[in-house]
Amino acid sequence: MNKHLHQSVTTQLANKRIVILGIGITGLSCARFLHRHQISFAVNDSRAMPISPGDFKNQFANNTLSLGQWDSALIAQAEVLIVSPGIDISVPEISHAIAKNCDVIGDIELFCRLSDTKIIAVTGSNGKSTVVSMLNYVGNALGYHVQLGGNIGLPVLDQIDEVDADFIVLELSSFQLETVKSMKALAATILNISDDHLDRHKTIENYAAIKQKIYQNARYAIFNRDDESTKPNENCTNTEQLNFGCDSAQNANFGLADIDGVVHLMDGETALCSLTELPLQGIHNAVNYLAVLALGKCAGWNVAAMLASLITFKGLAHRCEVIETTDGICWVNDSKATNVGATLAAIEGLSPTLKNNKLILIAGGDGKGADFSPLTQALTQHVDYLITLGKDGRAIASLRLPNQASTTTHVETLSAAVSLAKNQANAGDMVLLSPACASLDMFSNYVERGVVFIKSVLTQKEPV
Ligand code: UMA
Ligand code: ADP
Repeated sequence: MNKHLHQSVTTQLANKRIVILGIGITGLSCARFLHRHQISFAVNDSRAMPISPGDFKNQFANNTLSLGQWDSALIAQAEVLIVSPGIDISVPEISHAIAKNCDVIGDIELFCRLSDTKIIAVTGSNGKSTVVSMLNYVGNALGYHVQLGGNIGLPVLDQIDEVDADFIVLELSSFQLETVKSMKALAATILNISDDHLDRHKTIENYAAIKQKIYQNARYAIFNRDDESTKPNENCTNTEQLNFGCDSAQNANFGLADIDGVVHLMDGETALCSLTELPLQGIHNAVNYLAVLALGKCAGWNVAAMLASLITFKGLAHRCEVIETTDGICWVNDSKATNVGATLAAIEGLSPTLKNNKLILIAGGDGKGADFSPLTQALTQHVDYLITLGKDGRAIASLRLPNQASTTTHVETLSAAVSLAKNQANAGDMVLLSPACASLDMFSNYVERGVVFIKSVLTQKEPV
């Protein structure tokens, strides 16, 4: 039993007409939570068969399920709409409900109303999963009971009843933040902002404004001083601010400094350790370490103890992950690079390690409406051979210079991309899969794309 759980909120919910929209990972966790607390609800999913009606009935007995389209009448009667993050709240049925003052929330907002567990909240276009996983790792290593939840794939309501955590580390997407109203994080950060999800949020300004919601009512707002759009805006009041960045740090902030030719993590004026002592490579990961230290420090965690633990943290799969092969080529699986910012970080972080060897990049997929032009310089200066694929691959290829046409090829499959890369690469070269795009035009998700890449690398013995 969780002593932080507010029973008054469950009692209030029991008297409301509740509709859950979407029955994926989030919707199912909401349904399970309400069912555990004997609170009735209805579910509506606009897709034809996200769950079998038999399965639903077995799990949720008398609650109703409506599939195949938005059920306008059901939604119009709702007093509380719990919307899954993947559903755009600007669809007419939901915007009508908002206009009629229906309480339109997501699972994160419900969690915030139900629990007063201390929240460490992380958003940003890139690095969220890496940063929250590190926080979870170091927090538990320090002896705290730390839970992990949110966009990383662990819906918060699945954990709320059983666990009495000291802290919950939340990975929050812009989709989730859109329906957050009352979160009061102990420490919150926006790691960075680059084009992502513009097919839904339309403009980068709108996307950035949604991300700002993470700072509202936070005790500490921690921003990236190298990225202006992560700075708390005028709506963020009564909040202490701290920052991190790639230059040397002032006051109690975090930064990087060159000491005798070696780059060190800095806590103000104090050198913490050199980057060479830390396992995750690339300047983007140095910044991730700084963010973790800043967030942890605001939570009251000991900085030296955090560092000692970070040294043993292995990176996550599909993020600049080196595949072990015997061919002398460095194959890197960065399938999780689903936007321009992540691919830029990979090229800029990894190309300096190559010296005179070649960088062959495999990119492309569903660009989600992003502007690829920030990649131009990296693609023309650091990439020796570009292989593109997928829906928006040709748009990425078009950024190359005319004289690079013979080192730019569009292919139809990832396996063909690997074959071609194998043909082009010599020992010492690097082949980097860093698509700058979502995978959904060709794969079920980035994990499947990464797994197909690894399999192709390991099974294609001979160039074709
Ligand atoms: N659905 C509709 N109509 C729609 C769209 C969706 O009915 O127009 C239904 C689908 O049929 C399905 C359900 O909604 O039954 C899916 O809901 P969802 O898309 O919100 O996905 P979940 O399974 O609930 O997973 C969500 C996050 N997905 C998205 O935000 C798209 C997961 O993040 C997250 O791990 C999970 O909640 C737990 O918090 C995934 C993701 O891709 C990994 N996130 C984006 C990203 O990281 O870039 C934001
Ligand atoms: P998210 O959860 O925000 O998608 P991940 O930690 O899963 O972040 O990393 C996603 C991609 O972004 C990977 O390709 C990774 O190498 C890259 N990445 C990680 N941290 C950063 C950062 N601070 N800046 C830019 N790219 C990053």
